[in-house]
Amino acid sequence: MGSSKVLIPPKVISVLSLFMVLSIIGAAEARPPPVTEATLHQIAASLQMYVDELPQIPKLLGYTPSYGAPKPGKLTIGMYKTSWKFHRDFPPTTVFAYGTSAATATVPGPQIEAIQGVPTYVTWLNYLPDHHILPWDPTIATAIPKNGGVPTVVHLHGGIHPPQSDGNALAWFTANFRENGPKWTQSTYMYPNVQHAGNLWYHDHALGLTRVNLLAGLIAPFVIKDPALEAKLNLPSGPEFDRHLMIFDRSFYMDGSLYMNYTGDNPTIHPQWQPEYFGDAMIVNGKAWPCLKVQPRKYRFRIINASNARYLSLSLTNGLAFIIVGSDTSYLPSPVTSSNILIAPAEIFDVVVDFSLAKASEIMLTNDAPYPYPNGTSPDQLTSKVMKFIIKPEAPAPYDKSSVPQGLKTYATSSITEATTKRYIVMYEYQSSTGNPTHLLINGKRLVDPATETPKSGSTEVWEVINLTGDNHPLHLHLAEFQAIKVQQLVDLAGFTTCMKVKNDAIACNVTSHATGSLLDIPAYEKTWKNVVKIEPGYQTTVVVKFNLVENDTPYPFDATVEPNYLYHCHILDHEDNEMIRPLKLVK
Ligand SMILES: *[C@@H]1O[C@H](CO)[C@@H](O)[C@H](O)[C@H]1NC(C)=O
Ligand SMILES: *[C@@H]1O[C@H](CO)[C@@H](O)[C@H](O)[C@H]1NC(C)=O
Ligand SMILES: *[C@@H]1O[C@H](CO)[C@@H](O)[C@H](O)[C@H]1NC(C)=O
Ligand SMILES: *[C@@H]1O[C@H](CO)[C@@H](O)[C@H](O)[C@H]1NC(C)=O
Ligand SMILES: CC(=O)N[C@H]1CO[C@H](CO)[C@@H](O)[C@@H]1O
Ligand SMILES: [Cu+2]
Repeated sequence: MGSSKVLIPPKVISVLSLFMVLSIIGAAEARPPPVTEATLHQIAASLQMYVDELPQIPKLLGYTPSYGAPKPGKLTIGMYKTSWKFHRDFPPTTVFAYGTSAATATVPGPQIEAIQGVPTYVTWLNYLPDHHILPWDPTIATAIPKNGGVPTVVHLHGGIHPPQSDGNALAWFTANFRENGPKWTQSTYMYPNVQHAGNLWYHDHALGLTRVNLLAGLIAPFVIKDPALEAKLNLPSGPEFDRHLMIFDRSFYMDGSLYMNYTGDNPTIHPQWQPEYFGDAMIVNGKAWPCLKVQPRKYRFRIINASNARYLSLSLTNGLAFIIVGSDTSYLPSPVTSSNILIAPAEIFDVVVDFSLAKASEIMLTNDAPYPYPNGTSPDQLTSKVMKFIIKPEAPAPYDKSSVPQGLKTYATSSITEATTKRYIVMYEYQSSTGNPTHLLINGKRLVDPATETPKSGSTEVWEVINLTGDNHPLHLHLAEFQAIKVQQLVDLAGFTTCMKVKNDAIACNVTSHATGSLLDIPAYEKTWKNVVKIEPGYQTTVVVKFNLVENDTPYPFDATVEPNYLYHCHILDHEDNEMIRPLKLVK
């Protein structure tokens, strides 16, 4: 299906891949023996749930406290090969982790706390070994250093910062900067923190290795605070009552090492690449199915879905609901109470849970999202459970001074009418003759193809995003903030898809005559400026995209139009690594 001109003939690939599998994948450290899905499931099932305490993610200040106004902060964060205990009864697991030293590196890495308007400078250093701890695939577009080493580059997800600090997939570097990717410019990144307060996270973004490097452990939270706003809102605060829950799924071998399949879906085309990674164990803040003892009062949880591909549909038991106060980096205008939240990979929800309202002393955090979402398998007795909260029986109900005000925060209003440009963004999946996915493209193009999305810095655009695949894809743009305003089913999807496969041109295929089906509700908890929007299969999602600071509708205070520009992509990491990623080049 689709434009054959972009495909390398399979025969060439299989000769290449045979050679590369032997020379490159084979070079990973001692390759474990093959394992079955049933064994992986058994290993995860052998871990007793709710025995490890939820870890507190260590914090680094991204500013320098001082009398008067805080001053810019300077941090040096390394990437280390180290070991991490994912469960009390499990051997230590070899991981790649962020930290200020090998001894203090953690999974997830340290959270960086920044203050709005106060820049944070981070020097990112790679101390990783010559060989990866996980398999990877040289036949997808991948950073392959000539002299060994693990290519890395850090992207601050949700960050509004100059292109040179964006962590472009082609700005990768190996240990000691022995080798740099073609778009590498500097080792110290500057995060101006000029955007509104909210939740972000940082993770690796090296070309073709994002799924592997995140699976290995290179993920961590980043928070921008506006102290005056936080004081006014008076949400639960302080390290005990304001916590991150960074959730991801992983599978493990019996010896505790991380599992990733060495064999691809279509091994003759891509020897290792699989369309989605799903693990058997649910990990929160680095522990499998942890528990947290809580007081009967309000807590704030900043929930980040750091899975490679698993969507989470989260609920609480025993009568508790989420009071959602923010989504991605933005607050909602007013709180939304919901018994369930659907979180795409890389999506963030900021919620308050009031344990004083619980009908029992033990509360489970559960997941019932099918995988792949929305038409895959239902989670089993392992992945349907995430963590447990235990209300301390000994605790007297403390005086809880925090509140959840009805008015949270409003940003400059912007309407679709101020959009200057409309673009059609069409998602395709390509399959082998056996019907297995081989790669995914946006608008039929690859990352190396010249930029076609060239918005004016400061402008507002409308992107009509059309999913012609069977999966929901979380769309992520670097730099921009955006929100879905309409989700409409495509009628005669088969006819439209057939036309698109030939013409790859939504207007020529009369998209407006197809985008006339039923409308899907956009949940109230997603009605704010976001960094990830879920794209429903078979629908056209209308997204308003702002290329400015949405808080006051003002231009970026830096030049966003310079090299190496930005990117936009699907945030299912396995898709992003296999071409569901495109350049985003702002112009003056
Ligand atoms: C690994 O992938 C291969 C090819 O898709 C598949 O046959 C095998 O079952 C997978 N292994 C596991 C443990 O899922
Ligand atoms: C987490 O994100 C992944 C992709 O980034 C997505 O597939 C998964 O559904 C998300 N899970 C939750 C709980 O949001
Ligand atoms: C996927 O599931 C939804 C309901 O969740 C259903 O409406 C839709 O028809 C299904 N699509 C496919 C392709 O099976
Ligand atoms: C698009 O619609 C016009 C008329 O509205 C029709 O002439 C044309 O054939 C249609 N094109 C396709 C590809 O369906
Ligand atoms: C939900 C839905 O209709 N998804 C379709 C998207 O397009 C692919 C073809 O590219 C179909 O296979 C899916 O059924
Ligand atoms: Cu995707």
